[in-house]
Formats: sequence, C-alpha cells, structure tokens
Amino acid sequence: MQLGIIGLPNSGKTTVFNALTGSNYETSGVSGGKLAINTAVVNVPDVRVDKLSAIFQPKKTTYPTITYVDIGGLEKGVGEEGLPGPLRNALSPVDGFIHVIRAFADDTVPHPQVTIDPQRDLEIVDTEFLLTDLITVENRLSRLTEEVQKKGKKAAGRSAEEEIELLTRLKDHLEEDSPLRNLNLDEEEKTFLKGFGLLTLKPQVIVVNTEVPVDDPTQFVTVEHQNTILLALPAQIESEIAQLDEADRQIFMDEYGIAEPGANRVIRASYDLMSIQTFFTVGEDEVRGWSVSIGATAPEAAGVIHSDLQRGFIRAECITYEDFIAYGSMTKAKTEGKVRLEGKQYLVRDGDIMNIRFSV
Ligand SMILES: Nc1nc2c(ncn2[C@@H]2O[C@H](COP(=O)(O)OP(=O)(O)O)[C@@H](O)[C@H]2O)c(=O)[nH]1
Ligand SMILES: [Mg+2]
Repeated sequence: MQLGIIGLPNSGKTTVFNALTGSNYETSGVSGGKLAINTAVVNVPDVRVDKLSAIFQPKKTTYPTITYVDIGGLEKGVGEEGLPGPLRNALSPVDGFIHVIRAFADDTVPHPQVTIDPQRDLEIVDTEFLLTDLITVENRLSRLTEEVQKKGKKAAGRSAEEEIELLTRLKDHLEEDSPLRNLNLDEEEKTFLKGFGLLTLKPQVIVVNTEVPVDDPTQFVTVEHQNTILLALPAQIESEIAQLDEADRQIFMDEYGIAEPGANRVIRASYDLMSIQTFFTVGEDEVRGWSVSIGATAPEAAGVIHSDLQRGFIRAECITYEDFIAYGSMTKAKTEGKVRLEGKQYLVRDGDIMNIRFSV
C-alpha cells in the first residue's frame, strides 16, 4: 500500500516524510515546487504484534508496512491545463494521500502565497486536483461519445453506455466543486475506476503542520469530505524525534509533553483510512502482521502470504487475537473449541490469527 505526501511548496512535506519514515532527506526553505520524489517503507505500529512476539519469542518479528512517497512539484495553477506528465505519473498510482497543510509561521521559510492561511491552502490543492479529474473525465467521455456515434449505439454495446452514465455522474459531481471521495460509488464502480487514477477519489489524511503540538486541528482547517481524516502534527519537532535513539527520544518527548510520537498517530490513521485490516501468522520462526483488504476471503488472505497458499488452499485454522490472548496457548484454545476451521468462503476479520492448510 502506497500513500503520496502532497501539499504546496514549503508546507513541510519532506519534513513530514522524515518524521514518518525516520529518514533524513534534506528539507529546504527555497526549493520551491520542484518535482522531487522520495520513497520509504515503514512499519505500522501494532501492539498485538508486540504481544504475540513476546509470547512466541520468534526469530523474526514483522509488522505490516506502508510505503510513503514524498511528491514535490504541486503548485497553484498546475492543474489548469492538466498536470505535467511526470507529476501525474507520481500521483496517479498511490492508494491515498497525506495532504500537508502549513500552519507554522517562519519568516525564513517563504510561503508561495505569502501569508499563512491553512484553509486557503487546502482549497488550492483540492481545486488543482478537481480540475485534473475533470479533464480526465471529460476526455474519456468525449472519446466514448464519439465512438458510440461512429459505431452506433448497438455496436458500441451496453458497457459503453454504462460507462457514459457513470462518467457523466462523476462530471456533474466535480462541476459542483466536490471531490469524488464524497460520491457514494459501489464496489464494482470503484474497481472499474481504479485504472483512471482519479485524484479526488483517493482517501486522504490531512496533516496540519503546526509549530508546536496541538490537540484540535479544526482551529486551522475544517473539512466536510468523506474518506478524510484530519490531524495536526508538529512536523519539525517530530522529524527531530524520529532521528533520536530510544533513550534520547523519551527525554525529548517529555520536554515537549508528547505522550507518543505523533508520527505513529499519522501512520495508524493512514492505515485505518485505507479499508485494509490486519491478520497474523505466528510460530517459532516468525510472528507477522499482514495487510489484506476488508472483505477479503481466506484464500485471498492466503495469497498475500504466498500465491501457492492461495492456489492450493484447503482450509484455514483460525482464532481471534482476543481468544488467543485469553487462553494463552494454541493447545488450550483448541481444547476449548476456540480454533475454527474455515473454508474458501470465509471472510477474514481484523485480528484473526491464521494457519493456512494447503497442498500444491
Ligand atoms: N518553523 C518551522 N519550520 C518548518 C516546519 N516544518 C517544516 N519547516 C521548514 O520549512 C522548510 C520547508 O520544509 P520542507 O519539508 O522542505 O517542505 P516541502 O517543500 O513541502 O517539502 C524547511 O526549511 C523546514 O525545515 C515547522 O513545523 N516549523
Ligand atoms: Mg520537499
């Protein structure tokens, strides 16, 4: 799963990226809107993995991961004629966005719009994305309409008509200045639209970059979008915390009155936003958390581990994390009848501990 970190120049994207990933990429007060892309994979903190690892004492402990991509190059006006190709190629494939909004004031860091105004900045980027999506939808619509006219309705077929109907719905929605994430689409429509790379359809975590820790981000920004989470993060401080070793980190956090690195909150929020869930595999070799989409079947979850496990899937031995912790061992849980044998139709639930039986 990939999330793109976006925002206006000097909003603190690279600083947020460093805070989330523990990287140390150069930030800059003058870099402006250059297209620059940094990528890093981070573990999603999960106390259940910690606990299972403490019980099994495995050789290896593996957390679910998210990939963050720091995407520079967005500016007011870039969407008007359609985004430049390289920027478009960076934005389209991600599963969601971390949208960084500047709330810190600092005279040494110029703001492209001069003044500090978080709500305005949010709307600037939203507008660029709306325009970009509108161009995408209109282009596709006019090509389709042309095709139908040329071939005749019958030859173009039902699918063309259905697509025109869907795209017209998107177009009407965008023309009301509302991002597509507000539109209620069914699963089939969502799957169909995946290949279009529509930017306002992607869920987003809005991160308000503040000078000091604050509890309530709504004092800076209000949003009425679905599939959106609003958080505040003092990115500069957090990026410094991320560079420290364990002991120094605690001292630093105490000094600022920070209970948990804010980066963890942002990582978890971005994970929660993505309609994915975590299941576990356990053993002496490895305790591991895996990500799978909500609604996945047991064989699909097995396929996340290895394609052979999906292909040769027979059954899944399954117990909830809570039950396992309550009984303390697999043997005990089994005698109490808490380990279920699930078949191909089983829908995996968050917190399932699974052992896949397969044969290839
Ligand atoms: N004072 C202050 N400066 C910040 C904060 N976050 C980022 N900066 C500085 O703002 C400048 C631009 O940050 P950067 O992460 O490179 O922004 P980007 O252009 O969005 O990637 C850098 O000089 C950062 O050190 C913050 O919370 N407070
Ligand atoms: Mg940057």
